[in-house]
Amino acid sequence: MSTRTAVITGASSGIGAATARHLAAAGYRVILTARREDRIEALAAELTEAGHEAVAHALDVTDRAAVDAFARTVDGPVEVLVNNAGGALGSDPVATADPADWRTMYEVNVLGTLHVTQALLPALTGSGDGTVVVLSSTAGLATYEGGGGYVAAKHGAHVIAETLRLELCGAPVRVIEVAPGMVRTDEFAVTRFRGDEEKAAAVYAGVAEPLTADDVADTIAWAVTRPSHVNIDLLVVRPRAQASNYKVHREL
Ligand code: 8X3
Repeated sequence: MSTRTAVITGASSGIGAATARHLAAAGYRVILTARREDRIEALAAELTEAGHEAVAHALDVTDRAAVDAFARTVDGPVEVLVNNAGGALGSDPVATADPADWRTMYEVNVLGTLHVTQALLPALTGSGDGTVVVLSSTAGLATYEGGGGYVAAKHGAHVIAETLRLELCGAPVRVIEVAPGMVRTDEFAVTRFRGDEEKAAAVYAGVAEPLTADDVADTIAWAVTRPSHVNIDLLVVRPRAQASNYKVHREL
């Protein structure tokens, strides 16, 4: 079987890095992209050392010219694109939130996904069997106080997946949305709370087993490796202790 290629954005840490590991193990040549070149170079070296095919390409998905230049470097067809780059900034109510935070979140979660998807769509279609994965969030399906700009941005990512699936119906490209709930990663909550480790830790306080990046990556790899006529439209993945954004079992 010829080599199949998967491009993963935000592959420097968390769900992106874990997804790169899972897809490499599933036999894909993985192209890792993220802003932090040292991290993706290290991961590519680790995967190569383990006998997989992996390359790194530094990329800021909000920079359209850089995304287009990256797409030109991608050799041949692309079977899988995982739009993972994203994140939250702040937890302020709508009344007082900083519009700059909202703009940043829209840029990375929505426009970043748009840029990379547009740039790689010819290579995905050209593969004859392409898959676009959009990492949204349970914040893309429901809202909560203080979720504000993140909830708005993730609803945007959700809508990209829904719309693209309609528009590509008949083309050889699936669109899969994975919407994780509470996932404990090294960076998500710390970034949201601007480096405040205490606030970040409080998100997971008393929750026996929040999801890990590996749990979500496993889910993504499962959805991607279904037979190509099977389109997993939307997977909502939460830890057992979380029944909704509001209902979290904590043992304190
Ligand atoms: C992360 C889930 O609950 O912090 O995408 O919005 S939540």
